[in-house]
Amino acid sequence: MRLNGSSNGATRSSALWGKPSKGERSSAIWGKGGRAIALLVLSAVVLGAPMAAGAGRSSQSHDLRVRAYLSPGLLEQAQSAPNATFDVIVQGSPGEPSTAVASDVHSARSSDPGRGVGVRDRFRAVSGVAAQLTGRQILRLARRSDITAITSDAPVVLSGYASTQRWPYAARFQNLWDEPAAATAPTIAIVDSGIQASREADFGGRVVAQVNLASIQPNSPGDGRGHGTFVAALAASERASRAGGSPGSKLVSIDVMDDNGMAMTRDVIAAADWILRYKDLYNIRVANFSLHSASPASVFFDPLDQAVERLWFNGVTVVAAAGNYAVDGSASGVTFAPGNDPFVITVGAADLDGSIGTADDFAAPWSAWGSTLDGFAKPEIGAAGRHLIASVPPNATLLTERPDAVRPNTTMELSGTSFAAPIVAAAAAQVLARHPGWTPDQVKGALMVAARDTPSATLGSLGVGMVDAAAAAAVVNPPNPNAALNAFVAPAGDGTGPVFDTASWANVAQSDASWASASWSSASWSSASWASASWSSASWASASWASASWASASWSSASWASASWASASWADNADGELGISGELIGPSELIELGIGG
Ligand SMILES: [Ca+2]
Ligand SMILES: [Ca+2]
Repeated sequence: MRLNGSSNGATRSSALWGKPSKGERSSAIWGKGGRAIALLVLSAVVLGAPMAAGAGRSSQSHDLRVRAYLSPGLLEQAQSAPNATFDVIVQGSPGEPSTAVASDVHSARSSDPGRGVGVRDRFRAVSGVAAQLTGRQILRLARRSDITAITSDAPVVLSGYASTQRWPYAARFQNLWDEPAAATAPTIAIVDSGIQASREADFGGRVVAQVNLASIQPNSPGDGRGHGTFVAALAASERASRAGGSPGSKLVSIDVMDDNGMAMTRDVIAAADWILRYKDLYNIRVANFSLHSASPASVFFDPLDQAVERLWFNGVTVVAAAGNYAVDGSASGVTFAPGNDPFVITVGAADLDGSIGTADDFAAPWSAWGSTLDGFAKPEIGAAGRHLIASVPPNATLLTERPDAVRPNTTMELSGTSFAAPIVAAAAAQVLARHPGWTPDQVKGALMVAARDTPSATLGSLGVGMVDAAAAAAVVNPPNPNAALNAFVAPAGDGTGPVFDTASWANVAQSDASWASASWSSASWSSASWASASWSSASWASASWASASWASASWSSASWASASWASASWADNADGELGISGELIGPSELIELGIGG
């Protein structure tokens, strides 16, 4: 991965300048709203300093007392504008603690007071600090023998597979992107509002099939809504500086949603049928459903659950959004298909809280979680779901409906479990790229056992924790989270393959509340960073199951068969979510990750 210098405007205050508290997205130093100056990502000049050293000599000839390497032009700028402020990275000798470099900066500021905030961040991976200094302070520092380089902390454009956003690094896609295996990732089916396949910069020629199953009008060709393109871009965009999780995956667009965000249950079931029929032709191994039905459902009766189970048993890993209907972080239950299905992977939306690490991550307050009506704990896993930026078509109705969320170059900044789901779908594709023979159960096991702990999140709100694509891809022998369920998967009477025998399961579950523990008996779970014991005891709750799923009279078939899904039932717009111009990766984070080094 290379870093190229460029100016790429950013308008967001960053965690570089202070750790924001939960729910408070402004910088502790800049105050609410921040300054309209931000450091997007680290200047290439810093990381390329040894190679570029020759280029610096000519400028240093203007001032022989300068001992440190300076970015080309920085010496002249500092000399001509000694009172102006510059955003720079100051590096000390290798092995010197960053605190010593910080002391040098403080000393220079004491000797030559001026504007600028001084040290913004001390690095751990390298000896150095990010700082805002005056030209005069820079010249003073440059004469010190223990300062090796002062370089511009300018925004850059990342080339190759990379992102200016934080979420791919939080989910640890960066080391997978460029591996040869990533190019063999399977096709992901996006069951949504369509995909703007002509968006070459995002999708190249990788949208290999587009099918329109929407029975509601108006439904423009491609993606009249914008939701599906956004989801697909998060899963598999190859766009410079905005890569999706699995840019090597091909995409199949199954359009079930009209331009106003409406869909019919029957169309979504038809989408599952289509995938089942054509999965081998297009190598579809992952299907993403960033949507849910509008009627609460039990796996006993819901046809959409049965449809996604059929996919699962036939080798297609199904990923579903949990939904956006929790209130203030309280358990909402996960009561709608397909996210309520115990076999599939249901995804909650996390707030990254301004950092790549998961120690501060918490569930977005609207991210649905809790028990299904059948007693299963959902979601299984979390992924970033707030302030994500991705492409939408220029004619998307979302653009006109959500003007506050519009960003440059026909992109939007959106929040929702809809957008956490494709991150996990991409991680599943990356796992399958390295283990093409794995079943959906194995993929789910790898993703769950490798998830990172979220000690700041309410227990269960993000399942076992945050998705870690690299760790999941490295799992060798995944435990099976569906082991207990699989005892009730049997061949269908019509010879069409396995089905979940809900009646047999219910008989056992009714008499033995510990039936689910078989899923968690594998010793492999003990290698997880999260507490497998607590998930084991919570993964199935007989109490909620007993009270709800047996009232079969309430599962009137009429409640689902003809229901249309209002846009509110699509997890596309976490209400009241204010834009902050994205959750962008910061220079110090890239240094910590060793990117470009
Ligand atoms: Ca559509
Ligand atoms: Ca974080």
